Amino acid sequence: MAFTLPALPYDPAALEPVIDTLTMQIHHGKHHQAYVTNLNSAIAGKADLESKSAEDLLKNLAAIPEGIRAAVRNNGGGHVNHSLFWTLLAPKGNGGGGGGGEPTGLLADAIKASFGSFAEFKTKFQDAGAKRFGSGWAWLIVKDGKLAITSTANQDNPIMADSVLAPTGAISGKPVLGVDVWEHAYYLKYQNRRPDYLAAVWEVVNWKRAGELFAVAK
Ligand code: MN3
Repeated sequence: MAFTLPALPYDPAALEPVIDTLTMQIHHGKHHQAYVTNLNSAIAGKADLESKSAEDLLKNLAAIPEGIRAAVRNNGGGHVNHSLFWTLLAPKGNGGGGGGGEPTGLLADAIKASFGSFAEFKTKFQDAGAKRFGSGWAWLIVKDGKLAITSTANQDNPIMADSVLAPTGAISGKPVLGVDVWEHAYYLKYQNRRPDYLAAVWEVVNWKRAGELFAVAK
């Protein structure tokens, strides 16, 4: 079955002013749609690949025929990353499941244990995103039962094998939070100021969703 573009779980204007409406419309409707279209076209007619989830394709890229491996990595990664990203954002201050504020419960405890404080975690995460040269993602992951921060290149996802990620300086693990640092994610509003985007995005992070991912990952 072909992959499809998931609907945004909120209106494209709902993350204003942190992420502007036009960015959300183009990012979801054009960029994410293109990853879906290109992934489908890469695996078209290959029943063994078409029957797998996008996550399973990424977890075992070595099993993908070499001729389409880069296309599956880039577009499968783009599809998985963005499908996750939309759910990790939420309109600001919307009560339970709304964006911003701080994590609670076990995730809050684990962040404090791993990074000292929520403030220190945010600084390290923003640093990871700001220092990823070119296009990529900043991630909070669970690695060997513990939280860690990493950044991936292009549309790589931490569920890819360490052997795939290591040459790009990333480490594998289970994603808890991911933030897109491609220019298309912020350029219309923030232009070249990626650090400003990274500092602002906390206002629309869906910590309830991140907490659910943490509960499953650890
Ligand atoms: Mn993107």
